[in-house]
Amino acid sequence: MDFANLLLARDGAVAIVTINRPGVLNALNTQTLEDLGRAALDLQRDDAVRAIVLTGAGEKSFVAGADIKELAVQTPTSGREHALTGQRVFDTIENLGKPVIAAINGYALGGGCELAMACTLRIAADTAKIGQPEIALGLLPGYAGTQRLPRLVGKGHAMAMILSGAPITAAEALRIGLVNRVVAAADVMKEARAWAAQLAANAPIAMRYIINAVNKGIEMPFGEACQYEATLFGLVASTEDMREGTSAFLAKRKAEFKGK
Ligand code: CO8
Repeated sequence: MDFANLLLARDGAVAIVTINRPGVLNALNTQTLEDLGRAALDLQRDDAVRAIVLTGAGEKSFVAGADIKELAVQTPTSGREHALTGQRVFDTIENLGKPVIAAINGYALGGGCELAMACTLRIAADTAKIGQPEIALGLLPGYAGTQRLPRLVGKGHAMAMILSGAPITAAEALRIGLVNRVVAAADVMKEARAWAAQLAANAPIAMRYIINAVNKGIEMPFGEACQYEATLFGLVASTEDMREGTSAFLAKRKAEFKGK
């Protein structure tokens, strides 16, 4: 797998994807979005990969947004297509069926905040700055930020962030539920990898169904979502991993899940 603007590494069942445009703080241009979309599909298909860490190259930035050079020359039709393409790529990441941990090692602004929100979980360096500054450019979030942010942190916090454009600290992001964990900047990758390795040991099919039940169920009426959950629960009962997990518990040994 070769990518112009991504680095890909493997550590056992964990894949580490690094957005690699440090000269522009890892801004997302068309090529990078294309790379991300292709990498996401490759990692989804690869059964040996059970969890993914997504981060940005360098010490300063996760992703500082969409590439403003490209935005500056967009037309109404190209802007719409660009937004739709980004939304599709982020949707693929959100629904990959494997946990994707955003390791927010610095700025996560605009499209960077939107990308982090499309990930399953978020761990931030204590130095990170996170926000939706599009309003300062006369824009609005276009990679589903107006939709994912209120779902994650509630409408009030989302409105405050998107309307002001002011970034918030990692501590504030933790307080409002925008990130799951905050650690010292020097430890962010170590902690993200350890977290991913822990998740990678869990039963893959159950993880896939959990991600699906949460992502799809949250958009459904409660009663229908519970029916959906029950169906997935029934399906997971047919797996070898369910038999392995329950019998390992009863035999007081560690379960070995095979994704079958
Ligand atoms: N796009 C392109 N280049 C960027 C971006 C960006 N988003 N962010 C930084 N850069 C470049 C800078 O231009 C600079 O380049 P150069 O060295 O050639 O001058 C280099 O990266 C380093 O940046 P700075 O010198 O500005 O670094 P500072 O440490 O002084 O500042 C900041 C860091 C505060 C992060 C600052 O760079 C900044 O404010 N960046 C822009 C942040 C921003 O506004 N992001 C939102 C962009 S809009 C967006 O994401 C919309 C998403 C939805 C799109 C929907 C499709 C249409």
